[in-house]
Amino acid sequence: MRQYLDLLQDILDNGVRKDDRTGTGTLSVFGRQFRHDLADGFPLLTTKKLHFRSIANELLWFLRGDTNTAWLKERGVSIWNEWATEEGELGPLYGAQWTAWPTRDGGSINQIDYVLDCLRHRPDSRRILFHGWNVEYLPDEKQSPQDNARAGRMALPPCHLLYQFYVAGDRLSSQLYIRSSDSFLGLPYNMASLALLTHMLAQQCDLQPGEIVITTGDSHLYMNHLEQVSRQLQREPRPLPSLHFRRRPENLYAYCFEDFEIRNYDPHAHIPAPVAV
Ligand code: UFP
Repeated sequence: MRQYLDLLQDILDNGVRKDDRTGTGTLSVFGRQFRHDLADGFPLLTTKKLHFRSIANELLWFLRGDTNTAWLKERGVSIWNEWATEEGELGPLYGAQWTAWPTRDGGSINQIDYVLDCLRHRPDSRRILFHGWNVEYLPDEKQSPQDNARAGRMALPPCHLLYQFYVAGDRLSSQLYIRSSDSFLGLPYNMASLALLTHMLAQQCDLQPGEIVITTGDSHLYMNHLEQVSRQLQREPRPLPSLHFRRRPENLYAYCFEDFEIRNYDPHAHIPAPVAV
């Protein structure tokens, strides 16, 4: 994953010092893109150990349309706890918009089903996408995540927003737009999650995984991650692991964590860093 390390170096070299909502401060560049061919391996960083179980369970949680942390907690995944109410509520973010975008007649639209239908019946379509930025439900920025969730708004506005898919021959590629990218902590998760979703859609639609493309808006490094970034940049990337499915579930919503097997993952040690809340 040279391209990921190049992005970190790019932000160190060209980043502008910016203040941010969390009060931490960042180095930031605007508008970057990188791509990875899934035939070259599963893009789980090798220059620091990543927790694939959290990444995979979070994706399954999105696909459930779930917006309460209880299901994640049962699986030992804590990444959403800071933003949730005491009852674990996060408001209608990610999964809610993906699978149940509210409509004016009181119903809802499952955008993921739309994508599956396109991939199976109209693979040449240029409209194969789903979107998380439902402006009606964005948080009131003057209120806390918890108060927003209590009021039926998203606790946080989505960072990974727009997912588009593309079929050429039998290869399924995907592109994700991330409006705001914590390039040390968030981006490695977002990359692995996009790759996993692409593999799952390919399996369900009898396609081969193609390329993933990630486009980032505000691409930043928090000032309290810079030491960790230099440590990571000194490490030599190792061969990427591969992803295998233990079965083919009957539909995209029927996967569980045990269906995934990551083989030959041999990363350098984990590098802890504080999350900016
Ligand atoms: N962030 C990511 N990826 C994600 C996610 C959050 O990088 O999937 F949910 C980071 C980006 C930013 C912060 O540092 O979380 C969100 O803050 P803001 O809404 O002010 O952009």
